[in-house]
Amino acid sequence: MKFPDEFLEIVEGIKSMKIRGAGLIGRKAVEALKIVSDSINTTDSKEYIEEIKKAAKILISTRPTAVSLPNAVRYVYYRVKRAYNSGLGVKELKDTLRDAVNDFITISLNAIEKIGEIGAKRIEDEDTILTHCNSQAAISIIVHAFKQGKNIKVFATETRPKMQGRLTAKQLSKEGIPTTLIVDSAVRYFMPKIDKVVIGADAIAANGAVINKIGTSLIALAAHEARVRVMVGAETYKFSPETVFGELIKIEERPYDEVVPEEWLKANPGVSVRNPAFDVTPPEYIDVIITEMGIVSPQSFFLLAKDVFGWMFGEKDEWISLDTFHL
Ligand code: RI2
Repeated sequence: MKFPDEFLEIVEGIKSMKIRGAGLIGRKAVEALKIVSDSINTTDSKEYIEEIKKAAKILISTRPTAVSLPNAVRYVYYRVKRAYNSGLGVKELKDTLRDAVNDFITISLNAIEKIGEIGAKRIEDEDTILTHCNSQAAISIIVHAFKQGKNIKVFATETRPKMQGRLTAKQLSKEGIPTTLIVDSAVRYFMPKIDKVVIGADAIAANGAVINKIGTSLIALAAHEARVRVMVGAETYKFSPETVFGELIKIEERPYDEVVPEEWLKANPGVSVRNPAFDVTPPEYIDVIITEMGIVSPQSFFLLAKDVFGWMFGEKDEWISLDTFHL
């Protein structure tokens, strides 16, 4: 079957980062599954589930690091797979998929709101906050604190090479929050002025290590040196189940032309460019992780995620139980 153009546009959008942000790519990916589901024209359940599986695999292959993407896709896929295993017809499978997609999107948006409510309690009046990249979880914490009447200021790193920091600065200043944009390399220079670092996460490993936008680990190191607390806003579906089995999270390397223009590189043929999009911050450099279920230390995040991810004790071929994201 040829996949619909609308599906392919989402796939391309995620790859090229026109659609970006760990939570958002998860939500967009499940929307893309719904588009495929609606377009399948068969009465054969086996054929239907095979097509959904193909689409799921394509979506998972778009970006390798943010685990919210595969977790979202698996959540929907396994719900439909379970319905398929119980012998339902295509119409019922389509209904199941639509419900699962809607549930994931609701759970995801509610989680970001809840993280904001919970995290804001840890922000004090007159705090100066440093944030990196463009995380909706981190922004939710900052905006909630501001709306509670706390007089806060934010320093936002520009986040080279894709400059997502500009999006953050724009978003925060629209809310009326005094925001200063700084180059990434100015972080240590400004650290003495910072009370709290508030960032997001693309994935969290079983040992509590946080995988986030490149440069996060340097920021955490500078914060550690200056005794500044580091808070991570992360939905529980940012947990990487593979890390329980000792697998490493793959760090995405993006094209060189995000760093220098093609012509520059041609004029300097001896130079090579590396462009990793994420890095790993060890748990020792993170104080707390704010989730939709409460605040935990990075080392305890696994305990929380284990309960949420019923998959660990699920059936053999199921990664995630139906209750996975029930909060
Ligand atoms: P939310 C982004 O990745 C950033 O690394 C950001 O910190 C993280 O996702 C989490 O964002 P990218 O898509 O899920 O810009 O909190 O590479 O929005």
